[in-house]
Amino acid sequence: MVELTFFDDLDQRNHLFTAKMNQIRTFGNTRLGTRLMIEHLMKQLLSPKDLARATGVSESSLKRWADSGRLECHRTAGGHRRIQLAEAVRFIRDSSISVVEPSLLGITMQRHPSEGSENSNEHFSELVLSGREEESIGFLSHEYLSGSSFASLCDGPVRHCLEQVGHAWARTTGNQEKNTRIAEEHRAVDIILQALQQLRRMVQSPETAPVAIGGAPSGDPYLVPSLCAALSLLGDGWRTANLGPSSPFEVLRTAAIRAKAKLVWVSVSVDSPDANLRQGLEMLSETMLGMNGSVIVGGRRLPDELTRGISGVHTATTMRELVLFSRGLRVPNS
Ligand code: B12
Repeated sequence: MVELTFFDDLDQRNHLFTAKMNQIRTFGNTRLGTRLMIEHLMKQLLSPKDLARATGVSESSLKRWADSGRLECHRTAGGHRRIQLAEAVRFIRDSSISVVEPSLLGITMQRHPSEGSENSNEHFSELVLSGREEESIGFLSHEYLSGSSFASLCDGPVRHCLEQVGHAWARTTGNQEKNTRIAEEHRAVDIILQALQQLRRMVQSPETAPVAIGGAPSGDPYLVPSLCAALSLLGDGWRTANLGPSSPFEVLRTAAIRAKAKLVWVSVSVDSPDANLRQGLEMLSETMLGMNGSVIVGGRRLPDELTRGISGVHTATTMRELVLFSRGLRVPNS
């Protein structure tokens, strides 16, 4: 029986890569599904030539940087250099290099026409609300590759766009208009989830990174806030497992124990009885304190004062605050 693991580490990926290559050799590349699979896997490991074409930097410079350790690289059985997508992304961000051919990295990118964070929030909302899926996904990737953090993208364009959707929904009266707004809301959430998942693929934390786990409590259907928390922590060097919406406290607790988590986040977006929330948080905090870890809770519908007096439970209101708090806890996993 295959055991469920929370994390997909480099060894597993390389093992998967070899297994898939063997599978593909066996079947040949006549099947579309298999071809797509190999394309996907190939994009996770880049040759210096791919990265050179994607960034416009010369292949010889990249090889030199790879050999000096500035760009981390693995060797194939035949001795060829291969760079992980996450490492290529780190290198691009740290060196402030532009991406000229994003498709070679297997991602889409979209520049925004004018500078300034307000403009960029508005621009992203326009893209999402007009259903320009690829451009919306590409926009967040461009912002990330140009140096923005995941947390600032979640607190900025993502939150702003969904607030606009919520305001438009709240202003409607007629049934037909309401249905249009609901469709707009579902579509916007779908586009944003795709964009966040593309960002997620670009980063990989080392195996020694501390672990954070989280989700939204039972009955809370909101997908985006908990994914934002996972992404923000991942972008700041944590290994994360997002259990997503409607995750009972007991489930979060079990997962945290199993993964030896140092941090559990809980995102609250719907009203639920204070007593239930309090009881759940108390149980989580007791477990986490026993493992030298912490619980952090936030979200639109977190009642003020709810966490007062529960030791080991902290509150914050934004993804940037979550990241700042988490930095104080970061001790590598033993
Ligand atoms: C998308 C959406 C939905 C979708 C969710 C789809 C899905 N599966 O995810 C669906 C269709 C389910 C939905 C349903 C409803 N919704 Co709704 N929804 C929204 C919407 C547009 C976006 C929510 C979102 O994802 N925001 C994006 C996140 C990133 O932003 P955020 O939640 O503010 O999170 C930020 C901070 O709070 C913080 N944070 C969040 N979590 C955490 C965790 C930690 C640890 C920390 C530190 C920080 C933190 O950081 C985030 C980034 O800055 C909001 C509008 C809005 N203003 O948000 C309305 C909104 C929340 N919905 C609303 C309503 C009324 C409803 C319904 C009652 C509608 C209905 N009649 O059926 C139902 C109720 C569902 C339920 N079971 O309770 C109202 C709530 C009004 C209120 N009382 O507060 C809103 C505000 C719309 C409005 N303007 O009226 N909704």
